[in-house]
Amino acid sequence: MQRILARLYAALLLGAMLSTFPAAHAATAAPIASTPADPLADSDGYDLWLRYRPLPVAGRAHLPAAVVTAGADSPTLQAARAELQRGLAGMTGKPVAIGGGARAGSVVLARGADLPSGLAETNAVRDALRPLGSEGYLVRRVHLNGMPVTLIAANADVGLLYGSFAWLRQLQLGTAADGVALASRPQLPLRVLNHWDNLDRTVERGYAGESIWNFWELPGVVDPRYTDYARANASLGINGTVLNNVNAKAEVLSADFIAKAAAVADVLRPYGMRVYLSVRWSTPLELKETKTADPLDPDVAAWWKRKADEIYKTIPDFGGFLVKANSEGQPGPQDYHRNHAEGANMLARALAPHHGIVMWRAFVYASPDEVKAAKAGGPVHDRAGQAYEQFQPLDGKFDDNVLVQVKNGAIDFQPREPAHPLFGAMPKTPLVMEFQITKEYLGYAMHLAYLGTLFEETLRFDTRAGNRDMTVAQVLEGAQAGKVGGIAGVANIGSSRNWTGSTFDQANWYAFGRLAWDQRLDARAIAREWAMQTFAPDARVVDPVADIMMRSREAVVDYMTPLGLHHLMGTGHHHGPAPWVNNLERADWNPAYYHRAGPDGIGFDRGAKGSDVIKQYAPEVARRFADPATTPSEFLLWFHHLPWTYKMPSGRTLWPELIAHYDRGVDEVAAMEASWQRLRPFVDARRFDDTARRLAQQHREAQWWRDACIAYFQHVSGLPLPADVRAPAQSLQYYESLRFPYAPGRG
Ligand code: GCW
Repeated sequence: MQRILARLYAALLLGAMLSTFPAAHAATAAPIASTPADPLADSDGYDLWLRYRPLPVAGRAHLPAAVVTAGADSPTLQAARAELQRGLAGMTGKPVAIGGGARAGSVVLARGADLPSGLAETNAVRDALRPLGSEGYLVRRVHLNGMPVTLIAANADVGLLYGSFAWLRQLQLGTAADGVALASRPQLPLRVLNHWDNLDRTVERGYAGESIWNFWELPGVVDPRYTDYARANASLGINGTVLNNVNAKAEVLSADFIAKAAAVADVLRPYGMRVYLSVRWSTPLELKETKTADPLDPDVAAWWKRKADEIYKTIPDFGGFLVKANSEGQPGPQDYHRNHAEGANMLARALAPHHGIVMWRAFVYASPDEVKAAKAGGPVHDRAGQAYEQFQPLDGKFDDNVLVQVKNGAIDFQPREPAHPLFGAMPKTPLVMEFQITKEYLGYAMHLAYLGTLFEETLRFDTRAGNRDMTVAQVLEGAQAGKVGGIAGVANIGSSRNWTGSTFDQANWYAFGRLAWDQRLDARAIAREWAMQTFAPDARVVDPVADIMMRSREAVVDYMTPLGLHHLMGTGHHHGPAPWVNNLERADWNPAYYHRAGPDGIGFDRGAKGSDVIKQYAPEVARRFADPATTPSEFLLWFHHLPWTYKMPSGRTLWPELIAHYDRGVDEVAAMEASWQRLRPFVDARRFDDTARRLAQQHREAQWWRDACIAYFQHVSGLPLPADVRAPAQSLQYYESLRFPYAPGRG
């Protein structure tokens, strides 16, 4: 019934679109504007990077006026066609015909198996398709019955959708239609968003309104916005989404919620996206359907099997489970003295008959035994070493359909972290990179911080595993032992009209998706293409916008946590500076635990005389990090506790160097703000003003960070401020007294 209604709706929609363009087939239809549409027309940001603004007349010259498909139709092909129609109509200002015979200049969509007869380049196209797998695509100019046409070809439907989006992207970037030639396939088969969305629609670490998923109204009411969500993700090649928070509730596996997830899955399916759920370890026990949650108990395993069968009856292409176990209060197999592999494999066996997977998170803390020992006066384990200690010994012990999901760094989504040591240490396990797109520790949606550079830095980190070049990207791709992993991004998407809370946070979703597709893309190139589509393909906008983006994350590092400092943020909400906090329940939640600043110096010694976790890196990397002289200065205090008088490569000693970084961070925000002001003539008032206000607030908060941290480090070091340094605006007591009980994002 639902399908029939959906079809009816689609037919009505198509009818409506065609009636908007009554001259659909008239070749004489006049362009609606002879110059590019007013770039200053207000935008509320809903269209993201899929704006399809009219191109300059010259750029429209060769744009097809007809979209033709070969072979059997499918919902995915319909989606591709609808997007091409929308995109081309937007960029040309002219109606676009669907179907009928190909004419000169048409765009032709065809699976490799359905290449139209009359195609002059059939063999060449077949050859080119062979290495492109089930998700890749190619776009080329070919000849069909002697006429030049643009062919979008792929081995499977979803490739045609991805190819359509890729081609539209090129056109939006100003590439002439007859000049586009593309061939691409992703290296990672798993490219997913992780929503930390709760069933009551709050979002843990969400800064863009409520959850996009209206769980309450689903499945009866399906928000059309889910289709636009799917379009945006498919435009980047994101092929899965975990709907709910890793701090999961048992109820998500109730029949009611499965039906809700199924309704979302129905919308996402044509766009190549699968739905996954986060599950709570103790679900069967909490639902009182088993007596224990011990993974080795046959009743427990049988329960999960039944549950998997039930899910697949409703969602036949269900992706699988994401699990946070034995971390931050979440139950897990360790509660029963079983290890992570025993836990993960039990779930994996329930999903395996349905080809589902388990993404088991490696974000863990000290085990219960270690915590007990620490309480009794034993050593407090370095949190940066915990995941490795618990997971590395399990390498090779996970079932084939288990992937271990590792955060980019060993602590927690800090403005900068060295790559997680596990990436170089689990050759026999497929690993999933977990990036955080939502900026929990980087100023929420208020601060402009482009994460393309952060993602790129981690993906390019050379683990030197096996004593050879082995970047994190290669590790994910299975270059060590063929264990191909994936990439996940903690979503920054919510119900706010512009999706992400700010215009520039859209770029972080975009950059994540583009790098998920191709880990070798360049952060600056991504920033540029995002800016072209989001604002205009005009150098006067794109150059300064890309420049602002490229310097933005370093600015945040400088005014929050320079030189390898980390986790200095306010307790709980993580808003603003709180380096003085040292009274939390767990030692390793305290900022003071991480910076260790005192009269003797600052920084965390992770070398042989300290926590010794440096040795978790491959020998070559470990050697480099073991010596402050060879440690890159951006990681200096991550790995070393150094005296304030330590001589930096700049010639300054550590104390004035630290202050210089804080100052530079604030100056950078001021510079970003000034560049943005110069963009006023080129950006619509709505997005311009909103961004300007956010930058002004970021400037104030950067100053606050700088002042509070300098006041505090001066206090604990007992050092005077160097002569030319401006004193903090307020007293340390003032900064310490600030409270933010209503900061957003606590779920
Ligand atoms: O960084 C911490 C966050 C928690 C989050 C946790 C995790 C979902 O502060 O909000 O919980 O990481 O990644 O599990």
